[in-house]
This record gives sequence, C-alpha cells and structure tokens, in this order.
Amino acid sequence: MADEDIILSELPDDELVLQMHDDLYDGLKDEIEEGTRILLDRGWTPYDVLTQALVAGMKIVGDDFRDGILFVPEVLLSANAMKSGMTILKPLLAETGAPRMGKMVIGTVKGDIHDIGKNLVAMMMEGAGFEVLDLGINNSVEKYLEALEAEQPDILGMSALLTTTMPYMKVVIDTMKEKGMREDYIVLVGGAPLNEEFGRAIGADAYCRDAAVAVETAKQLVARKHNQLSA
Ligand code: B12
Repeated sequence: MADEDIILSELPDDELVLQMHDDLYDGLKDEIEEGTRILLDRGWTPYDVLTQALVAGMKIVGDDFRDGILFVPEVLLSANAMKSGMTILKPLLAETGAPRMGKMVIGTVKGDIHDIGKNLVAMMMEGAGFEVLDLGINNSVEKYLEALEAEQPDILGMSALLTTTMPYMKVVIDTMKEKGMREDYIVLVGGAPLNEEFGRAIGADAYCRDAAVAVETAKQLVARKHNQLSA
C-alpha cells in the first residue's frame, strides 16, 4: 500500500507504532504529531508514547546512521520529527503535580550539538518535580560554572554524544574541583558513548543510561544529600 493511502487513525495500536517508526525514519513531522495525538487519545500515557513510539523509532534511525545507511540530512529530519512529538508530550509529562524535588542545571558539552537525549532528560526530570534550567548545546566550562553560581542547583547534568566531546566532562569536573565547588553539587552524566566506568573515572556522581534512570538516580542522590545536610 502506498504511504498516502495509510490513514493513521484507522491502524490498531501495534501497527500505528510501527508506522510511526517508519515515519520517524522518513522524517515526517506532521505524521509523527498526528500519531502522537492518536495514541494519547486512545489513552496511552505520555511516557509510553515517548518510549515505545518515539525513542524506539529513533533507535532504528541511530542504528542505520551508524551503519552508513542514513546520513546527516536525513537524521536531522528524523530528529526534527522526534522533537515535534516531544513538544506535544512535554506539558503532559510535566503535569504530574509532583512535589518540588530539587533543581537541575543541564547542558550538552562544548563541541557537541546533540540535544534530543538531553531534552528528554530535562522533560522527565520536570515531570518528576525537578526545576530544570536547560543551557542548551555546546557549553564551555565557563558557561556551566556561571549557571551553577547563579542558579545554585542541587544537580549538574552534562550530556555528550561524541567520543571526541565526552572527555570535556572531565574538564568541567576538574575545574569544579580546582575551585573547591565540586562537593556542592551532584554531577550526573549521560549520552550514548558513555558508561559507568567512564562516569567513575571522570569523577561524576553517576552515569545514567537513560532518562528514567536519571530521574531515579537524581531522586536518590538528592534525598541522600538532604539527609547528610540535616544530620
Ligand atoms: C540524531 C543524531 C544526530 C543529529 C543531532 C540532532 C539533535 N538535535 O540532537 C545530527 C544529524 C545533527 C547529528 C550530527 C552528528 N553526529 Co550524530 N547522531 C544522532 C543519533 C542518530 C541519535 C542520537 C539521539 O538523539 N538519540 C536518541 C536519544 C533519546 O538518546 P541519547 O541521546 O542517547 O540520550 C539518552 C541517554 O543517553 C541519556 N542521556 C543523554 N544525555 C544525558 C545527560 C544526562 C545528564 C543524563 C543523566 C542522561 C543523559 O538519556 C537520554 C534519554 O533516555 C546518534 C546515534 C546513537 N546511537 O546515539 C548519532 C551519533 C551520536 N552521531 C555521531 C556522529 C559521528 C555525528 C557527526 C560527527 C556526524 C558528522 N559527520 O557530521 C555530527 C556531530 C555534530 C556535533 N558537533 O555534535 C556518532 C558518534 C560516534 C562517536 N563514537 O563519537 C553517532 C553515535 C552515530 C554513529 N554511530 O556514527 N547527529
């Protein structure tokens, strides 16, 4: 069947999700927005739409980019389609009425323009009751430190998607140590090429493999920090 013959609203859930993976792959923004709204209307939780339709679809894009089947212009279209779906979900994820849990400053490191994962972490943290200040992409150590001093958050989150930019996280942490401010903040790091060992080696408090783990880890570490302060 040709694409134009497909009526998204007539597909059962499982086929619609597969179709959304295809549409994300093809960078079809309008279709992704429509599919996102249909799943929500059918009673899907925003989190399930995000993980099963959007993040799972982006995984396929990522695999084919890695294998040289897709190239930057195509992946940019997919990323834009993903972002338009995320824009619909964002207010819904933030609407949980959770009590204020703490504050986070988050940003992608210098030299790196990937922001989808960072945006997702920011969204999920907001949904879990954290106040989030998003510094965007390509952040220098000075930008991070300025934001820490101005905002006094509980958590600093850094994202890097390139093996060439992930060492910059250590530059930021080392500078925090030099200035005697490392212990004032919980530092969380994430991004596809990182792992726990790397997180430990650069002196972060934790590496988080995805946004759900980031939320759980943040809650635990903030609770621990508050207990220490009140002890
Ligand atoms: C989309 C994408 C792009 C888009 C980015 C659009 C955008 N606005 O973000 C575009 C097309 C612009 C792009 C460009 C490039 N890309 Co690119 N990109 C990707 C791709 C396909 C998907 C990334 C993504 O969005 N994933 C979906 C999100 C949801 O997952 P995530 O980012 O991993 O985030 C989750 C976790 O990691 C974690 N997390 C992330 N950040 C943080 C932060 C904190 C604090 C915490 C706690 C957790 C956390 O939680 C997130 C949510 O669950 C990846 C492939 C991959 N497998 O990752 C390549 C990939 C990262 N890119 C790659 C490359 C090489 C490039 C380019 C250099 C290509 C080029 N030749 O120009 C440029 C780099 C430009 C630059 N200077 O940054 C390589 C990196 C290889 C390497 N080892 O370094 C990858 C791995 C593809 C590959 N296998 O070749 N890219």
